Amino acid sequence: MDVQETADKIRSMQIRGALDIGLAAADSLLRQIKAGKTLKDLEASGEILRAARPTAVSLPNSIDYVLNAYANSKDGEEAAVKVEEFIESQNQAMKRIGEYGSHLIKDGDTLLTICNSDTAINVFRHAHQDGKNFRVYACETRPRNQGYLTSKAIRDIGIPTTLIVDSAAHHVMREKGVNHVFVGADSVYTNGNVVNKIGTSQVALIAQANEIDFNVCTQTIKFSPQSLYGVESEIEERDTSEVADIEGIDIYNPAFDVTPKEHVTRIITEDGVIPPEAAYNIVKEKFGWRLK
Ligand code: RUB
Repeated sequence: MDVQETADKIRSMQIRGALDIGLAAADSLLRQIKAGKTLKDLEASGEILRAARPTAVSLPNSIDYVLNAYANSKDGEEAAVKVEEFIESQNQAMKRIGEYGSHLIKDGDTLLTICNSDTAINVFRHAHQDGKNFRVYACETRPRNQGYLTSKAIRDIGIPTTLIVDSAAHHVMREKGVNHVFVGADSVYTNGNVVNKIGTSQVALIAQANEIDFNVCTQTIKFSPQSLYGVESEIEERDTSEVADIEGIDIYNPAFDVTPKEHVTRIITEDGVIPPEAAYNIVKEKFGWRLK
């Protein structure tokens, strides 16, 4: 897919989810490298891709990774190998997160999730493959209803799943004995706060009030280097028609929210299961090259 087509698909959410948009951007830049484009061309393409969606830092992180790989390679061939390795490393990261996350799930557990995170679903898949029996409640995730995708994916794995409206989260946690929440992430800040789909922070607040573990499943590519300088992700505001179309009423449609680290029990990454306070170390370790 060329750069403009990739950017359009990210903007229109045909390609969505933080990991997928980052990998799609890396892949379209890889094609440009293979087509013999210059660093200047790649930087211009990077700007088009970067502007496609504002919140998930996996997008700029992946673009910057490719640009850095190109700038520090002797030629396009070497850069292409590095980018291919980067894309492959994300498959490995997914596998490890699945393995680590599975250790947290026990036979008979009742889980809850919100939105549609491939990474959280991958944890459920690993736990299922490890022979654990559990049920997942999937929040509908208004207004785009990504919870439909989640419940279908979980059903197709063979895991019992129940779709609920978002406002049923508290009731379900109390009445159905939910003992773990698993969600994905779009950005993780150095202070341990987590950006994810709108409604996630409410679920986290309710989980904490009910002493239910709140687990964030995320590759380290979603950790935000800019947050070290106090720069937070822009929270995407989407078209109000996604919510309702009623004349004479103001509608506000933020697509993401920030869960404070106090409500996050742990973050499951490919580098291990960490407390949110350790996010600073991940950023220093993984993105030190960007901070110089
Ligand atoms: C998707 C969303 C997902 C994260 C993580 O939002 O918030 O929870 O991106 O997903 P949208 P993944 O549908 O607006 O893109 O684990 O697949 O990277």
